[in-house]
Amino acid sequence: MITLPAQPFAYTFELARTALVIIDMQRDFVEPGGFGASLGNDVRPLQAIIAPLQALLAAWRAAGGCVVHTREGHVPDLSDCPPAKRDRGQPALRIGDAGPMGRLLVHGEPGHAIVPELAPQPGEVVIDKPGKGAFYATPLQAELQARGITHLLVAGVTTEVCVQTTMREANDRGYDCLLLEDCTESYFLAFKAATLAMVRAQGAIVGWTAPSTAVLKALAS
Ligand code: C5J
Repeated sequence: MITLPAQPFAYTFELARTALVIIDMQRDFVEPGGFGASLGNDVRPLQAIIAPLQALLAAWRAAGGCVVHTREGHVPDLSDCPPAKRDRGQPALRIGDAGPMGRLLVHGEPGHAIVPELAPQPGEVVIDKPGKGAFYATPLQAELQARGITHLLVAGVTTEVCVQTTMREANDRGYDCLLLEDCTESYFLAFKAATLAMVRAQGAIVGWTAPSTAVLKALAS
């Protein structure tokens, strides 16, 4: 068992029963010209988590930990994209429209790919999800159950949308989740701070938070 300092109290997990879940580190969210930018966001703050996440991923892989990557996106005919999702707001480009990195949030397009620094390795789980939560309309729960996973270390973007939605879905399914503070980011600083606070409030009502250095230290000792 590994115990590390976390908020609101120490987090304990067994390596063999824990997955590192990396949410939507796709070019469409972190690079200019993608879906995130089409909504009017400055994507640069999201790029800052690539380096710490890369270091954590390397240590987690070296320790033999299970890795799950998710990608938000839709099939080319958009039959899995509810019109309400596509029509929401007045973005410069909508889901499925052609941008500089191909059609926004469409499977197989350059923008749909995970950034090269965090690219999945053979044997790692890759979940394509049409929604914000990684459990909705995906095989994620079956993949976790098949591996005996009970605990999730959660990272990725954006903190208050796909990351938080996934943590809430996981929490309701009985997983103990730790959100990695420096390995998640939002286009809105205040939303990230609020999400970290609400996750760990009320005695870890959704889960725990800790910096990735706490995991790195624990793995090294
Ligand atoms: C959003 C996500 N923000 N991955 N997706 O639309 O958080």
